[in-house]
Amino acid sequence: MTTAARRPADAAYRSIRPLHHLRPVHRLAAAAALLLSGAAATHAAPVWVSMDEAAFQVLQAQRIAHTEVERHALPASTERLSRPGHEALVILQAEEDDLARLSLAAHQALHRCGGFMVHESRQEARQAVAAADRHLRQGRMATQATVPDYRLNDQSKVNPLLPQLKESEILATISKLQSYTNRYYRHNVGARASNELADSWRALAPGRTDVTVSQFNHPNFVQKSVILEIRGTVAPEEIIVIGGHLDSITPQAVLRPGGRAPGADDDASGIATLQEVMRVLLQSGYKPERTIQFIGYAGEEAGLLGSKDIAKAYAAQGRNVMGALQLDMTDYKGSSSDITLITDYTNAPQDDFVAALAAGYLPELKVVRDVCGYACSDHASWTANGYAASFPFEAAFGEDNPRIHTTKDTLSQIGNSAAHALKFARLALAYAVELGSDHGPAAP
Ligand code: IPO
Ligand code: ZN
Repeated sequence: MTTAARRPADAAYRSIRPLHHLRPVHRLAAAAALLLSGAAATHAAPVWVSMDEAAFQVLQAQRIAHTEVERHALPASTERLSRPGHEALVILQAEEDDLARLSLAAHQALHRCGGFMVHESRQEARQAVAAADRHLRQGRMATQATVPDYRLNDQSKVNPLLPQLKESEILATISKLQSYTNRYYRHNVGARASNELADSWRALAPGRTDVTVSQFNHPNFVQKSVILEIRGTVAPEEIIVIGGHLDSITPQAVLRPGGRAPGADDDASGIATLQEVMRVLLQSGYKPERTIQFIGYAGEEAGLLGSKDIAKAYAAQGRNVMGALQLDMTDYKGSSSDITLITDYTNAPQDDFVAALAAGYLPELKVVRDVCGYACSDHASWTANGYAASFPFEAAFGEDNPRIHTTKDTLSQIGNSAAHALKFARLALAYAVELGSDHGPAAP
């Protein structure tokens, strides 16, 4: 999809660079342009979107055209599962063009990305809302897959591998990924970043006939998701997923293909973290009983687009994904704690398992729990399709990297270090080997 056609609508983006980065005079200019933008946009295809109340208020404040509004009140739930502005979910139709403007404005106003999900139809939007409602009522998502044994019993496999994980490898991968002008999902440079990531993953598994690297095509945009699969030796149909998103975003990148979006922490860090786990497992010759898939999702910043397509396709094919772990922002230590387990739009039993992995293998780390209050990363796509997902995050809500979605999300701004991300690589390796080294359902 060329970006040329988007020029008029995207023109609006000049107006909403994160204002707190602008000097007052520019802030004024930006505000003026913002007023203008509302009128300029809206000429592409309408899409169905669901969002929480807080995001809906931003949409209204931005005067983004929308129709077919449906408000679905959510059950009052424990603090553990929701935040102010999350009392209801709103379904509506809006112009696809306006979504990234909403995304950036939501980031500006709510200190979070997008906060909305794009759906193929009103029907699908209602299903997602119903699933969120069920989640709030039952405190967990019904999973359509087999529930694995969550007891820790593979120390003899995990412990020899943990020391092989290298911070230097993670640093090198983040450095490579941030060197692309941007990894925006609609630009050719974003597509090239995906293609070259796939090539680099193929180079990690020379001659392994049980390892395949493929790219998942998304119908609506050029950037592909990348999947490296290590086929299980005993139960290949049972799948464990470790994922992160390979795209990046800033207003500048939305505006033009040459716009800068380094996305070092968001989310080159997650891709680098899972790639280091992949490198050590492949180099060590580890052969899992279950299939392990490492996935670099495209289009996360525009509403979890890549992971949504993949999770939906897997559900439609009845694939037995027994667990998904999301790595989105692992390298900014904004809190006194080390790992923040996000507990909304996730699976509580698997969250407990991930916490047990940290306690068992990384006792020196401080692990806390928090909520996003919206579908804040790709784990939500797996949850929305009935799969168990967990999301260990870099910091507590509001203490995470303040430079995401700006040209300043670079390694130099996070101390040119991957020490924090290394903790997540250790956790993710323990997750992969403990779940990968067994098969079949948990003993009743
Ligand atoms: C994000 C994730 C969790 C929390 I708590 C706060 C912020 C960032 C995520 N929304 C994003 O922009 N991913 O690309
Ligand atoms: Zn982001």
